[in-house]
Amino acid sequence: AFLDNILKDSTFREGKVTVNYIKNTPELFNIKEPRNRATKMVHFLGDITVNGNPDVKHTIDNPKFLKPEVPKLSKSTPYQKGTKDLLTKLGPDEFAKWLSDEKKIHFTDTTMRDGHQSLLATRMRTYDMQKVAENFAKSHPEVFSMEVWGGATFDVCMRFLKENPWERLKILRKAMPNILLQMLLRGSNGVGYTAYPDNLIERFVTESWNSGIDIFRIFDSQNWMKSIAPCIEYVRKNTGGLAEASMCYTGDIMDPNRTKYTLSYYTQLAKDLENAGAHVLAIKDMAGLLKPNAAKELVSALKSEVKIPIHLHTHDTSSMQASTYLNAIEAGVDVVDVALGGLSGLTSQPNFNSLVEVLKYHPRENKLDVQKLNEYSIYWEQVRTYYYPFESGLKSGTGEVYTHEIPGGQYSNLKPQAESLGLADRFHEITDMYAQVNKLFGDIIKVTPSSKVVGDMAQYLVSNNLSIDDVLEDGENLSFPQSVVSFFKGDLGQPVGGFPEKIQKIILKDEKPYTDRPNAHLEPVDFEKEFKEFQNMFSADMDRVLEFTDFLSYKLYPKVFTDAYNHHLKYGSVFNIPTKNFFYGMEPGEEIVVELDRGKTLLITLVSVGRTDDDGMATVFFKVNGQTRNIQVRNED
Ligand code: 3PY
Ligand code: ZN
Repeated sequence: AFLDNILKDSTFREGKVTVNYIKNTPELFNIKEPRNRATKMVHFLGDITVNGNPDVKHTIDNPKFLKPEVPKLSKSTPYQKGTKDLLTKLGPDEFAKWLSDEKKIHFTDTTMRDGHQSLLATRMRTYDMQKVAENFAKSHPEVFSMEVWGGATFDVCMRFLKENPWERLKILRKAMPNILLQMLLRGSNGVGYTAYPDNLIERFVTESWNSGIDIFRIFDSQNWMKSIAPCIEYVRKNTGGLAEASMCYTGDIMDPNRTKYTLSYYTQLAKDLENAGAHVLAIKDMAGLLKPNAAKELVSALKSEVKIPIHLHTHDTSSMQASTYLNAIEAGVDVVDVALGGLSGLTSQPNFNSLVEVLKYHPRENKLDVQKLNEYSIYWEQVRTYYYPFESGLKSGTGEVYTHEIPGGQYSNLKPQAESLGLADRFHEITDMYAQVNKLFGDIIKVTPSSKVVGDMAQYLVSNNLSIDDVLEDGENLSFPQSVVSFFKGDLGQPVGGFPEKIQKIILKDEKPYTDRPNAHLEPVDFEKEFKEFQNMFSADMDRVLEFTDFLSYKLYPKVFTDAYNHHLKYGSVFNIPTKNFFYGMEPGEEIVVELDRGKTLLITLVSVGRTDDDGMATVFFKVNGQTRNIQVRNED
């Protein structure tokens, strides 16, 4: 490393070396030794082995881990041209026309975003995606897009997985250069839970495009045009990507008693989105409420009202959504969202593999290699075994979803949340209360972050044994969850039809609500100044240079970013640690290979874990590339 530094040094390279060169060039001794990084890595492994991963709340004895088999493909297999190549060739407007004219049905694979977000609390690591991304893109160039980023993944990547979300995106982009990559953007809330300054969202869109995103699925948790339209504009102005504007679907357009979210509400919204410049229209059925007959009505109506292509998203919580897709396909929908078998169904998307098979010999068939798709499904089935602590425990579909209307991702999270509040036995009371709270709030659209508001209120009421009547009669004396107060103030924008005044007053007490855009109340970011401050603040010696995208991560999630940064300083990058060891540490005698850098690998063996001494320290004995390395770990027990 010392020699490397000399070779890289400009004085040396320019041949200006004098007698005191080494003495006068202290930076030659800045040796970021792999040894140092190896030490950090074994510290991490030692810590997890002794104390467990703090994110893993419960483990089981003898879990059955299946070894993931990456479907085989010769490395020399070339990438065939796909939708990404077509977008580059045509540009977004022409591309959208091409899509509208396509006869066959197209598929978005959500496995690497919504699939695991909805089934495994978003915990899927890049490590497991990276292994199959290249082969998948080579084997299935017919796939319309891969949803790989945004939504909750950004936060979880840093908060729990200690990864850099931008690095994930760049890795996947490189591995899948032929297929469109898609992200989910929560309008003014970006990839967060609150409003951010407009110029921050704008730069976020630009950098997402620069890092590999092609399709921006934009939604607002109240279908509020004022939150969606600026994002459409950012995509149009700053990127060569596609602005896919979403209508979040709730209620039931076939129910004559529900007069708020009607067919004409949706067709008008679709026209507004088209007029705002959307290249594609998404129907975002986040709770899986779009019934088969409603899908037929809705898609047919939209097809005659708007010219842009239509992309349908649903969750299979009821277990009926494959039939919704079949009807939508008959009615002319252009793209549907599916997840590979092993991560499909229940609160995730319908099963990709089965749908392809079912559509064989259909006039809109899209020919994909089902045999190969099945191999990838098996891969995810195997990978999934390592994530068992994050399984929601749901075992079957539920018809109750039509009553409580809880989004897929939230539903699978609610159960573990209820458990942690000691309300495991009262889960159905919470889901019942969720429906009642929705009514109380004026039947709002429930999707991140508004779904969290309703969920927080429902949990608050159940855990305090309060009813809706208690809120109406004694609300002045109750102090409601912060998210609820913030929602009624206007921080998440304005709901369809406005806020119900009586309950707004009860919740806000003396606080005044506002009706303009929440972003209008936020100072724009001074990028030049703040980026410099950021660089000074996070200037400790990392083994990588902090970039502008890191600054964006920090602006969106200051605390989460800071924690992830400190974790990195302490343990180095944990990116390449195998998933089993990342979550559960190592077993005595276990030997693993971890890549430090391209081509530099460590062979790590856990020899044994010593007894914890009187000071609470345990010695963990490792061998790293054959050399003994003993470390001290505080036993937190
Ligand atoms: C998200 O915002 O993360 C969602 O998936 C909403 O459905
Ligand atoms: Zn979804």
